[in-house]
Amino acid sequence: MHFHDEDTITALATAPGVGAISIIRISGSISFESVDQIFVGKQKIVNTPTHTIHYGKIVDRNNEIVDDVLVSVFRNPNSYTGEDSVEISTHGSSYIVEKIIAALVETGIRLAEPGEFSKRAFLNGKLDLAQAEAVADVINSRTEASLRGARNQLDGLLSSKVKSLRKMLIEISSLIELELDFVEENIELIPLSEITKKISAIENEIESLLQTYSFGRVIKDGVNVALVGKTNVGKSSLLNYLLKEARAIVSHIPGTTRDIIREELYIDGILFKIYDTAGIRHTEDEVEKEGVVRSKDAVKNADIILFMNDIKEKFAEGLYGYITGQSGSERVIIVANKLDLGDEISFKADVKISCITGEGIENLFSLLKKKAIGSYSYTEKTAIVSNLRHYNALRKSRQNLKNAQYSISAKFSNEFIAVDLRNAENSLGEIVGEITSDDILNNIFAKFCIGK
Ligand SMILES: Nc1nc2c(ncn2[C@@H]2O[C@H](COP(=O)(O)OP(=O)(O)OP(=O)(O)O)[C@@H](O)[C@H]2O)c(=O)[nH]1
Ligand SMILES: [Mg+2]
Repeated sequence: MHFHDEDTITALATAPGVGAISIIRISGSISFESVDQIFVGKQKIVNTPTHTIHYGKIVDRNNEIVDDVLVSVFRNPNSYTGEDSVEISTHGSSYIVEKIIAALVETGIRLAEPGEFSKRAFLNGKLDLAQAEAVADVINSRTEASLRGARNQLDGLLSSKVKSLRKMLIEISSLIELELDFVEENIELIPLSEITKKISAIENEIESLLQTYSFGRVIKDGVNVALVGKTNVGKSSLLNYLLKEARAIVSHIPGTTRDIIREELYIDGILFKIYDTAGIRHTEDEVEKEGVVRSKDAVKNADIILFMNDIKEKFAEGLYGYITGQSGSERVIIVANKLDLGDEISFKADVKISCITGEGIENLFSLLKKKAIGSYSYTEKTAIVSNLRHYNALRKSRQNLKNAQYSISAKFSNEFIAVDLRNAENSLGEIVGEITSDDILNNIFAKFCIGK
């Protein structure tokens, strides 16, 4: 393989710091020669077959032993990057790692840039762009759901869907372009109504992909949930109940919470970021005033608002108006708290709970889940969009298809339709990296960490 004649690079691939072992990665045409200059084992690494592991010692310039190590050998094209690669497993000391990397650099190779191993894997055709991005997501995943979503993308579900849509588009545009050759003779090879139908089918597929984004984003990044309400309704009590610890101060004195308290909670593998806020009321207290300002910010930034009310009290109509004015009623769950004091209620609540007995909390969980992911059911086979870049590219593509449909209905010449279709194709191509620029690539890989 080796399409790209590049430098040989090295970096620590495991997390920096102390650990049982650390792994140093080396990739590029002189990987084996470079390692042989500092490695003493039974045989030279250049002579070893691919996918073998070798015990030996790393020695420094003065022939002092730095560490005993295991060296794994991967010959191109059967490595992560597609190039000749080596992984050196050392004892997990950052001092040892630093010494070995310095020794490697002295042999004439250089330090890798962030994401450079994955970038090479992409450039050598080992992964497409969406898959390379999924590597980052797999590494960053913290929940079952986010891991499954990232795996789904790494396994190429999104890529193969996008590639097949792109192929269909290319077929349509070649028909249109073919027809351009016959314009003089005024022959219509396929009726435009056929073309319209085919484009609509692709538009629908793109639409369904776009609809997975809110779900994809939730499983990847989690959901922001703000606990909002008047003072003393039990917002902090709910936070504490959910966390099973006395995280926030709770008291019968109104205006207890002033700062925002942020904590994380997993419900069925989905990450909920919970924000306990200051109760919203009119106040002359400077500190509390600032707390109220922050609560209002939290309302703006939340994906879901748990609007808390005391079941014994009047519904906070004015505050509800404010919240829905900011964010609509879609994102709000009306909670009636203190159910243990009696279930008579003067307002309409989505759920009744008690932070003392825990009654109703399960119902609250199902409402939260429903608001977060809707009725979306997750199957291993569905392609999911979880990356903003992909989402935007799909939207661009959809817009270009709309333009094409317009060109057809307005009876524009086929040249116009062809241009719209070409643009739609290119937007899809950007997702998997079939169409790309250095800028896009550098931008994507620069966000990776070193060694990836
Ligand atoms: N009986 C009963 N009391 C509750 C319940 N939840 C909270 N409380 C009480 O209500 C009072 C206020 O609770 P907090 O959790 O501090 O209320 P808050 O909404 O955070 O109040 P601020 O931070 O002042 O805005 C405390 O005395 C709690 O013990 C509940 O479910 N049942
Ligand atoms: Mg509070």
